[in-house]
Amino acid sequence: MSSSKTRKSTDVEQLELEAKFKELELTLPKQLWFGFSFHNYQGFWCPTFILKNVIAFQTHFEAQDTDIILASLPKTGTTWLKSLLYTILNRKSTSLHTISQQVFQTKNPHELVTSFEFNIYKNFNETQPDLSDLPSPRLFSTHIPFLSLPDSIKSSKSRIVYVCRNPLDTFVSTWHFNLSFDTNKDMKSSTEMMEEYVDKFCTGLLRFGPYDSHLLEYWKEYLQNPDRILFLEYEGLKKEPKAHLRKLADFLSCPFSEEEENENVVEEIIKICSFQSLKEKDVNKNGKAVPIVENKHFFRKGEVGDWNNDLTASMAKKLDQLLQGKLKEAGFSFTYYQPPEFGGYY
Ligand code: PAP
Repeated sequence: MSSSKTRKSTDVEQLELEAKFKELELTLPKQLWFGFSFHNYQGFWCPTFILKNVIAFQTHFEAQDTDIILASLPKTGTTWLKSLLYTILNRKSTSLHTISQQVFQTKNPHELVTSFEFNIYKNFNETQPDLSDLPSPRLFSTHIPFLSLPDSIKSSKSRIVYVCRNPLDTFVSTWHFNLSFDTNKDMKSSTEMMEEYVDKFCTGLLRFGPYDSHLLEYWKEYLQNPDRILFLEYEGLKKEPKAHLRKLADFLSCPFSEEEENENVVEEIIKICSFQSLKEKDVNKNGKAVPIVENKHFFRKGEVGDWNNDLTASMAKKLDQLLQGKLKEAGFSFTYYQPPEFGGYY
């Protein structure tokens, strides 16, 4: 990003933002979660260290109709979707071989598709970060709930790909990810602590949670605007990857041609974006795309049903109950997720 095109805030804007932030910080409910401070902002749990970024994003982002935004709760398939979106969109300008052997070898998917709140608006005094180097369509990501997205996104024709994952695997993935941070190395994992965090998850305390309202906001929007939002399940991508890739490519307005189908391009993309293939890249063994996270922690197991190895029956039941409340009332159910059979896990 060249700093010359980056617009810095004026002193007045800077003071206004700081004042807004200070006022908020004092009034918002606060919680500690895995050693990190969180504020409940506009109904979602926002890590305190990015609250300013979120406000700057909401205030200043100017969406373009061609933008593509990946939205998700953390640990639901973001890294995977970033690699797929990048590859599907760039497959004509860069060979799949180059993407796999050069791009993915040196860049983690989080560097290829950057997050509004973690990367782009990280400098609070840059109200207008320079995005002019981004090729069109611009690809972004966010964990922010739909209702808190900037109006400019909501009123534009930009498209959103939303990915969700069953609450049991999402919880277990979140658990391991948070305990992997250096800052949390003194936290001793125990059944009691896991029970406490399951309860927090079920009452909505997780990054960008509550789980059910995050999912529901995007799902409702998808029902109203199916051309603007593509709603995907992690489990569906695992089970029927080819059908899902075709759906993704159609949604991105770059469908696979007959020639590409004959050349097995879909299968090739599935392979180069697979968990195993990405996990083995040098950058994902040793690199760090985000300050406090080593890239290797974005690739743990990549399976459906791994919750079975960690959760007790009562924890699984509690997490599964999340699907019986607000989500069920609204008519939402997962297509590909099988609820646990207590007394005989699947
Ligand atoms: P983030 O929000 O921190 O970016 P996110 O990528 O959404 O995390 O989720 C990480 C999960 O996706 C991990 O699941 P696990 O803990 O159950 O293993 C990670 O292993 C999984 N994952 C990462 N890349 C892939 C991939 N290419 N295919 C399938 N799963 C993947």
